Order: sequence, then C-alpha cells, then structure tokens
Amino acid sequence: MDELLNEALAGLRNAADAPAIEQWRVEWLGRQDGRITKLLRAVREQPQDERAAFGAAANRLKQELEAAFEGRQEELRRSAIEALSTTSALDVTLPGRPQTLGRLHPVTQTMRDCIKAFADMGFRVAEGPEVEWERYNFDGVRIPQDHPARDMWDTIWVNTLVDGRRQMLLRTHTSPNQVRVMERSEPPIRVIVPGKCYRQEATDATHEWMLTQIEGLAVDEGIRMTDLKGVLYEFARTMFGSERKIIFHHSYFPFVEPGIEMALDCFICRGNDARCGTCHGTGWIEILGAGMVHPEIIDNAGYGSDRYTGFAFGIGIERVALLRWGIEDIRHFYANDVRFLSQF
Ligand code: FA5
Repeated sequence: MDELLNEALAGLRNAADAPAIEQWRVEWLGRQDGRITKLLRAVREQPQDERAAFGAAANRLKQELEAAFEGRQEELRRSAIEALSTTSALDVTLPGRPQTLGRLHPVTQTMRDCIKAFADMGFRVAEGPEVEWERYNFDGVRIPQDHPARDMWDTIWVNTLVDGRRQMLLRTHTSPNQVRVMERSEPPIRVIVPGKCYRQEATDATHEWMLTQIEGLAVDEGIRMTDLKGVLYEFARTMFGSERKIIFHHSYFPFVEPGIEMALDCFICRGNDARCGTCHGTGWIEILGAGMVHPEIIDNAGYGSDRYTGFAFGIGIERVALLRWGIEDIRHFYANDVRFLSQF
C-alpha cells in the first residue's frame, strides 16, 4: 500500500492541468474501475485474520488520495488564475465595475405624483391614442378646418392619405380624450387622461416638441367654475405646498367657455428680471389651461347642456417638474444626460 500511495502521489504531482487530474481521478478513485475501488473490493478475498487490517489500510489510503486530489485541484486553479494575470490582457486584480441602479425618469415620477393627487380627489385614469384622428384632435373640440385656432397647435401630421387627404396626426394635446371619454360613458364623469403630445415647436427653456399632459374632465349636474378652481388649488397644494403663489388668468380655448390658465410664481427671477428666459419677465410660469366644457360639446355627447355642466383642464407635466425642482431648462429632460437625470 505504501508503494501504491507513492505511485499515486507521483502521478498527481505530474498532472499539470484540469484534464490531467481528471484522468488521474478516474484511474485511482473512479467508482467503477478505479484502482482504490478495486483494492477495497479485494478486502473480501483476504484471509480472515488479515481482512480487518487490510480494509482499514485501504480506507486510509483512499482518504489520503482524496485529500491529495482536492489539494492539487485547488493548487492548479490558483496557478491558472496567477498565470492569467501575468500572461494575458485580463487583470483579475482589477475591481469589478459597479452596476448602477436605474430609476424612474423625473417626468414619470412627476406624472405619477400628479395622477395620485387627482386619484385622491376621486378621478379615475383613462387612456387614448397618441396617433389621433383630426376629427378628435380638432373638429370634436370645436376647431374645424381653416379655423384660426388650429394655428395655436403646430401639428405634426401623419403622411397617410385617407379619402385623398391627411387625417391622422400626432395629437397636439390630450383634449381629444374629452370627446373619446364622453362617447363611451355617461355622467357623472370624473376622469384624467395622461399621455404624450407632439407639436412642431421651436424649443426654448419652457417648450419642447414632445410634451406630457394630463387631461382632466368632470361632467355632472351642477358643476361650476368654483369646483374647477377648488380642484386645481388642491392639486397645486399637493404638488407644490402651500407656500407657492398661484394665479388664474383669463384665456381662450375653443372647447371651453369661459377659459382660464393657471400659473405659478417664477422660481428663477421672482418677477424681477424682464429678460428671464423662464417667465419672460412676467413673474409667472403657466402650467395648465382649463375652463368650463363648452355646452356644444356636452350636447354633441348627447347629454344635454340644459342639465349637465362640466370642467376640463390640460396640465403640462414637464412644467410641473420644472417648478417642483427648480430646473431652469425643459430641454434637460430629454437630452439623455445621466448626470442630470440621476439627480432626481
Ligand atoms: C392645451 O393644450 C389645451 N388642450 C389645454 C386645455 C385643456 C384647455 C382643457 C382647456 C381645457 P396649451 O397649448 O396651453 O393648451 O397647453 C397646456 C399646457 O401644456 C401648458 O400650460 C403647458 O404647461 C404645457 N405645454 C404646452 N406646450 C408645451 C411645450 N411645447 N412644451 C412643454 N409644455 C407645453
């Protein structure tokens, strides 16, 4: 057995790589035909009085070889790594590159917070298509062809012709969903519709060609302007706290009567810089348009404007995000610069 041990250990020392020690393992410790396995089987054939001693010695030998095998295996593994670090381009001592965790885009975060604010006031969420029909985006909200109000929204049209002319566009606002929601539901309605809109827009600090809006619509008996103002006040308080100043201006949109805009005080110049790129010297940053749904739209839905009234609003989510974090230029949002995005 001593001879066997020496022979086996010498063989193991000569095995210089993984295939070689595997071959050694099969030769010596292999379960079927390994030499030690055979030796253990031979215990039975020994004379009665030598059997116990033979068996014990054979087991000891097996254990010694198993331990030697594991040691050699580890030795080879380590020297293979060391060899790599000196002979190849792979430097195994370099620390790993940390995987940075992603997060939600600041506009998405703001969108979700806005949705939550309205959901808490009883609005449910609906959706509508980004590629929209002209008749929903414009005609359905009282902006027929050749009406000058179409110029308020510089439209990106889809080139496909329907009945010989372009009738599809990238929606310029979420307002077509006022009509879509009324088409498929009955009052009382309290709904918000979030989503992307597109305009052929010369970009500046507060204008992008892709923007995100949340449309709001409430239709019921007895809804009044004070309800609209209350909802918008509550929304502004939730998003900006009670310290920020809010102002309502009169405004014009063909689908509401009367129409208003809501603005917040300019966080950049506080109204003190006539050349401020964010508020243009007005001291106010507009975040939404709103008003009482035009009676004609309520009638077109078949509800009857003698009985039902409603309010609608369209909020610019990028503007809300600008205001809540004091960001000076809307174009940062879609420039894909991680140094900017990772701050939120
Ligand atoms: C509208 O889009 C109307 N549909 C809003 C409305 C809805 C009025 C319901 C009445 C009733 P306006 O074009 O003003 O209106 O846009 C609404 C808001 O979207 C603006 O207050 C602003 O916050 C945001 N917005 C508009 N254009 C841009 C732009 N180019 N980039 C970023 N935000 C914009």
